[in-house]
Amino acid sequence: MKIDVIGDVHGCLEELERLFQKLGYTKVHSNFTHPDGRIPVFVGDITDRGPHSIDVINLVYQMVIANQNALYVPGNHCNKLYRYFSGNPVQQRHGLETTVAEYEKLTSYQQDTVRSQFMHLYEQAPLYLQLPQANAIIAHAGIKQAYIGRTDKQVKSFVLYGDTTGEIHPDGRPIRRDWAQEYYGGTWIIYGHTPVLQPRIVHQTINIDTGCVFGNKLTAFRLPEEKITSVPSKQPFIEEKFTYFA
Ligand SMILES: [Mn+2]
Repeated sequence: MKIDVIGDVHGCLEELERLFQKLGYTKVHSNFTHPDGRIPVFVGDITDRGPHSIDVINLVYQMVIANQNALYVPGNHCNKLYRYFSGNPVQQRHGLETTVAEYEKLTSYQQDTVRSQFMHLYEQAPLYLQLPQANAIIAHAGIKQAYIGRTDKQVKSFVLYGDTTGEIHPDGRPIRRDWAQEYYGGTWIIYGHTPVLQPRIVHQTINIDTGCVFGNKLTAFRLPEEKITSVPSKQPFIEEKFTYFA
């Protein structure tokens, strides 16, 4: 099984299409396919903040659900959008407001379509993916070794929001622990969630959220080749959104 895991897209449709092209995919109608039958895997956070969240939902739905030639795991932004579409009270902040603004411009027929597409996509998705044929685990914010195989509440929070302590920095960002430093498994753990300027490899883990929506780049990690492929972002660069690891 050959996979191309794609980092946080956050509504950056043009960059996603360029990345597929660079990876050797061909677009046929609303579907990208690879001549070698490679499987794209979306690491979550497909919407919010970027310019084309609704179109990205439609594309991911077509690939994962309609054509069944791609895989998807949810991120924290997906979880929040799902709660919004379910009619739960959620704050329209941290990027959800841009997706809602796009959604509100649609006709009610289009709204019904995109809402049911996204809810279906989210409901069928596993919390994280274990792909032994690719020697990979894909989880939005990563997963610590002891949690692999579990899907309880504690694990769900970790996989969606990361290794947080519950404490925050003075500027409001959560204080994070670094689970990857304590991972000694031989299976790749591929994740996103925390924007970094360059893909960050620690042991057999890789963070491929290279902050496309904050103006850096959109990145894919290919297995079994262990190859990184990126395309530059078209969004304005916002340096303070990036985390620097010692
Ligand atoms: Mn995230």
